[in-house]
Amino acid sequence: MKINDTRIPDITSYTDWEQLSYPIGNGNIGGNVFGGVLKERISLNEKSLWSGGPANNRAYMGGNIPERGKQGATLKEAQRLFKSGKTTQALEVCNQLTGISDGKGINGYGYYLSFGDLFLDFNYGCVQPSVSCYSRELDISSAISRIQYSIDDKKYLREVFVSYPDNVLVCRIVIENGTCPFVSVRVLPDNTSGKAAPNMINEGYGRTWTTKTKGGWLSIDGSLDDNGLRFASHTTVLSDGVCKEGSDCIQVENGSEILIITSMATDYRQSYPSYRTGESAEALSSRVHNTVFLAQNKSYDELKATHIQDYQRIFNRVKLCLTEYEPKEAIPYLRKRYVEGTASLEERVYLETLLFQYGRYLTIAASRETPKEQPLRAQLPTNLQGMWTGGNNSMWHADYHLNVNLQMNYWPTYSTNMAECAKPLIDYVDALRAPGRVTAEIYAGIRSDAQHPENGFMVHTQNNAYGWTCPGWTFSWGWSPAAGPWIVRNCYEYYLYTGDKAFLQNKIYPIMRECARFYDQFLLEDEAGQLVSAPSYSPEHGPYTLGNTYEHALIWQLYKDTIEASEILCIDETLRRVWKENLSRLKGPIEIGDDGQIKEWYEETTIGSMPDSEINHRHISHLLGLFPGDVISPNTPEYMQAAKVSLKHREGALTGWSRAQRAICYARLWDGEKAYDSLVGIWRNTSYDNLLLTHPPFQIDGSYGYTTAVSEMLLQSDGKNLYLLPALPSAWQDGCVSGLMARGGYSVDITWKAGRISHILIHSDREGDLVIHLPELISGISIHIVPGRNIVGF
Ligand code: FUC
Repeated sequence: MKINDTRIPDITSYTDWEQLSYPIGNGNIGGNVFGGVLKERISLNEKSLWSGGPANNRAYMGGNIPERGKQGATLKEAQRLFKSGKTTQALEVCNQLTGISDGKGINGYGYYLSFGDLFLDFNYGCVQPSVSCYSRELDISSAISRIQYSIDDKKYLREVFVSYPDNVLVCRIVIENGTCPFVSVRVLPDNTSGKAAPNMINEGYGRTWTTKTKGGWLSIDGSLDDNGLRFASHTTVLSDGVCKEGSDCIQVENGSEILIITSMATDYRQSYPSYRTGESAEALSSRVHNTVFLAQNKSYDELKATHIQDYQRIFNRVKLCLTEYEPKEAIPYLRKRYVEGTASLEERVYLETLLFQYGRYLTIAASRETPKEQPLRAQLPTNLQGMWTGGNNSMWHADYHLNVNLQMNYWPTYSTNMAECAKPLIDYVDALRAPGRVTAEIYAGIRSDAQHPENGFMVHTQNNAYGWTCPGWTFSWGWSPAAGPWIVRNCYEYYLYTGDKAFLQNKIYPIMRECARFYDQFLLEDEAGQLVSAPSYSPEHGPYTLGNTYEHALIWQLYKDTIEASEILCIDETLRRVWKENLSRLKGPIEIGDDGQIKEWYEETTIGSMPDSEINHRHISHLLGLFPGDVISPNTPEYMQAAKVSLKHREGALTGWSRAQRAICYARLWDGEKAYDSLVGIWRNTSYDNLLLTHPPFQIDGSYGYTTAVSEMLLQSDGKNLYLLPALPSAWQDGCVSGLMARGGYSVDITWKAGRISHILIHSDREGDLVIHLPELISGISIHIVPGRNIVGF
């Protein structure tokens, strides 16, 4: 499967970076390949290159302001005022429930930064070479980008990939029928050419470095001015031509094959409070040098084969076939027709399948765990742009947003069979606990000490790589404690899909338990004696209230999941009793309004009746109980009906992620046509020619949400029930899918014709009972799954 193009992008254009270049990556090293002919630019990323955080010249506190939080006193005062109906005064107090403001390089929030660029400057021996047969592609079946063109009678072929096992970016140029007169290879750890939004603050962008060239090697060692984070990049150039060193480049004359191997790293480590590996500049430099040295001892074919094998081990687990069609034109032409509404059904379905698999590609490329044998290699989850930034001032700092974005990034990971790619997320959430305890103490008065070391952590809407767990700098969007339970759900789902009990016990359950412990102390009793989370704000509109559906559906899920996990592990019986009691006293979480809708606020009567609410707001946070939660499920048909009403009234001008979220919700409501319409809306309104999706600007969550929506349309599960093809649209009447995962650890293959299932294969390596729901049957059939045995249906 390929995304391809026949146009040569402008390597100096940010727009072309965003919309035409192809992203490649191995989880910590990333690149965007332009495919230039006279000059090639591969923009480089290293996922941990973040300004902000601890630094010599600032006392970094993760954004927390103790004078505002006052050990929970401000919160208590706000709650008292809300409870007594003094909302205006309460809101004034709430303005104190904020963290340090965005500001000119001093606050320590930082930016996810571009590492720089790898440039190739070609001289073809004539001033204006005539280029023919140009094409470039990203082959997502093997995670390789290729560029081909001819000049005179010479054919140039370039292949670029980033290997996870070898931790290097590899670029090979081969010239058929001759040699390339001259090419110069440069790495520039600076990126002044592509600013995402020129009017934004360009925080912590400055850096200092030295470049050395020796023996065909080009090495760069430097650090960020803002926080002293060290970085290093080493590159070697191998060729059958003549290699020479320039002051900042390696030049190759008359090579018929040129191999460039590069690697990069920082001294970042995801550990509170220093966030550094502790390596000296020399140690970091030699770590990176050794990585490239080991790789250059292998042949190109060996590097490539190892890379493909590693990638395909995950990618090939899921196959989706909805058409036999093979496109004859490059993707942008098909996309144009799709957008205009003139594409044939086959063309559309081809693109839809491609985008489904692209979300999987983008997960494998951007979210891999640190290999045991390379323990210092940085690990972070996917950020707002996955791991690709072409500038130093991306929107929202290309950070970790926890009010849908980071969660959505990991929604397809388990169901489309890539569970190991979620490990960086789980480690990240785990690492938020230590700084999150500081926030819990300052803003909620919930203190961890020697006696109760894991007494509760708090996170809010936005985060960086350095444990920025404080509320945002504006109360409305910035205060969101439910971000914690929301992202914890992503972690528990790892267990639900994989059944890895040891990992649940050692890693996931402690996070869940601490999150639940936080709420044991945080929840407030209202007049009616029910427990509420206050003040509550539904992202990102409406009034502030004593509890709302967004927060309570997530807290409900947290308690339910944590009770379940403690039962599975046979631990914490006493706490479990507290959790059960709290769960039964929690207000809501779901209430149905006068229009038959799921209320977003408990005070809501009819849709649109609440002050400051936007009827077409992009967030649909009151439906989180439908997905990723399960308080709204086929077991609660009246809630399902109400969710339909709510969704019907929330259609408007939408971003990539919010269209995807709607598609997922429609899939959960078994409305295949509506889910499909949302996918079509993504194509029409938020796609670029490189098939990245936009908010705008480019934001990665929509891609992951799209993949999730497709998988939810084909398979849904809750551990006891499997729903096969629950939301199949008429456009996908014939097809087959294999390797989709269901909760409980089942892998599922389905073949269907004219919308009717003709073949099912369910495999499980665990024992369990399962009810399978077929689209034609209402009641389902019972099947006992035998470990290691396949069940073959009709
Ligand atoms: C949330 C959303 C925005 C955007 C931002 C990164 O605040 O409401 O639409 O996606 O995150």
